[in-house]
Amino acid sequence: MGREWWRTAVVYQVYLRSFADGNGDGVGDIPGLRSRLAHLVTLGVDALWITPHYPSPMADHGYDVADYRGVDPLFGTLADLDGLVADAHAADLRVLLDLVPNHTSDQHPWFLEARADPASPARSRYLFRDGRGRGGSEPPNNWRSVFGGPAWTRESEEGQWYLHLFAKEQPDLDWSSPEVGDELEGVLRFWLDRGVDGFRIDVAHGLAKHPDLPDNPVAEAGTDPFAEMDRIHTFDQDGVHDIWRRWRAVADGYDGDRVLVGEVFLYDPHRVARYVRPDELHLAFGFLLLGQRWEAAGWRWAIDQSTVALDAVGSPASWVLSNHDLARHVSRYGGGELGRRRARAALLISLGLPGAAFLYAGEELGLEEVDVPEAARQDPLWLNSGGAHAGRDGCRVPLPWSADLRACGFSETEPWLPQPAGWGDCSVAAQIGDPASMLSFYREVLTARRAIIAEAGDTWGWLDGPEDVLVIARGDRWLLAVNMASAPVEVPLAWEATTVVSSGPAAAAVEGRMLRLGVDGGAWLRRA
Ligand code: ISL
Repeated sequence: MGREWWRTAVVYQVYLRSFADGNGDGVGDIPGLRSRLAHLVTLGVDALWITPHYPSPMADHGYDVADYRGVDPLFGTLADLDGLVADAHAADLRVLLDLVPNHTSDQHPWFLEARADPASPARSRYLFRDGRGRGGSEPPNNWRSVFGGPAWTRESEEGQWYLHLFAKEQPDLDWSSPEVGDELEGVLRFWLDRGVDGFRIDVAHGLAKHPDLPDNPVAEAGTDPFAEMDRIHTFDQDGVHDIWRRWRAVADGYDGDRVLVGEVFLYDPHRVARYVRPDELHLAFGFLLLGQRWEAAGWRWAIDQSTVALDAVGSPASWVLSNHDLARHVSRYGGGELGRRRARAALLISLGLPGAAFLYAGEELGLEEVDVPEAARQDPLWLNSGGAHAGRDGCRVPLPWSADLRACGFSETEPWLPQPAGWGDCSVAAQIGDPASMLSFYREVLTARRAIIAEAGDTWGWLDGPEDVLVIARGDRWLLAVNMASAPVEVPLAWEATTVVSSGPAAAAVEGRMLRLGVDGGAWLRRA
């Protein structure tokens, strides 16, 4: 395997609106992020990925881009972004931007032009179609929006319909139009020329649609539109791979190992692996682990499935436990002290295995999913699903920096989403000096991870252990173990070892050639 930085990188995802507010308007921005970069350095990550910063009407908080070459005034200026990249590079951090090529905003000049005139050739950049039924009053097919409701909106009472797999303010581009590919290549180069280290690519499985736009099998109408996966003519069409081959050639034409990370949201890891073949994307998120409950068999399956599929194409894994679209994993693992205990042990797997890993801002503080009051919710998934889906605001609540300051140090004014009572208890200031805190644990793990990578490279394998315990060898000197059983266990060791990291004070103890793990306990051991 190659030695490029991204193969072992830990990338920290900054949800820009929620990280730090520099100008006191209640919304996180680039100056705020720059003022807090030291946090990432202290944490010990290799790179940051910022969610979309582009000029946008914010119908989906920036995932509706109106200008791919700018910065929204809410987040700062182009000069601020250049400054962020410079500061980050000076601190030895790489910067990934979030590129949204599947759809634009309905306020993008291309869409305004297309909408203004049914005869306009600009229509060919989107998916405008005549409706079905009398007078074309029915949508052209049965596709559903990921955010709920039909994936089609009629431009006027008489007119055509346009496709939007997400909100109606996010019309899908038609990637069979050569203009679309050329424009997005220009965008890619615009940012690469400015020195960014790569991109996280939104909905990387969605750009190419079946040319005939046939109906999908009807299983589609579930109660949770976000989870509907039966979009066989919508997602994962073969044509999408030509796009990634073109992008890979562009990225690899630059110096400095620029990286393309795909958000390929497909359940079958073998289908995901096709996106990271040697001439396509560099990495694709490994969502399989994120989908697992706290249960050893599921974890073992997810790890095996992911690595077998990726090994076949020679691509490293990219482990993910949380992001801005799903409930925070402390809560998914049971919440409170239980959830935090498990989250610590989980990190010993996700950061112990070979490959890259993505952390979501706030997980290093052990933040939980917040039950945002309904009146304060803003996510289109909540608004459009008629309450069927609680939406994603609960994992986007602005970060707590200090318990004593207004808005927990996030902003000088009311944050865009309310922070719950006690939020400051998890703040960076409250945790930084406490060796027992989640933050200190993350720092410890990130430091030890470097030693594992240095000594074990990407070699790993399962070892026999008690039922419901994950035991993994890394090279011939390191061992990772996590107890997911409901009782303490003993794991016999092949060699004498010392505990380098343990997930909590009573989580793990080595006596001679025996490792004792408490319930939900985990440890990294090194051969003595
Ligand atoms: O396809 C899906 C389910 O069928 C989704 O999970 C999909 O992969 C996901 O919703 C895509 O998310 C990304 O694009 C959205 C944006 O709202 C999310 O925040 C972003 O991560 C639209 O741009």
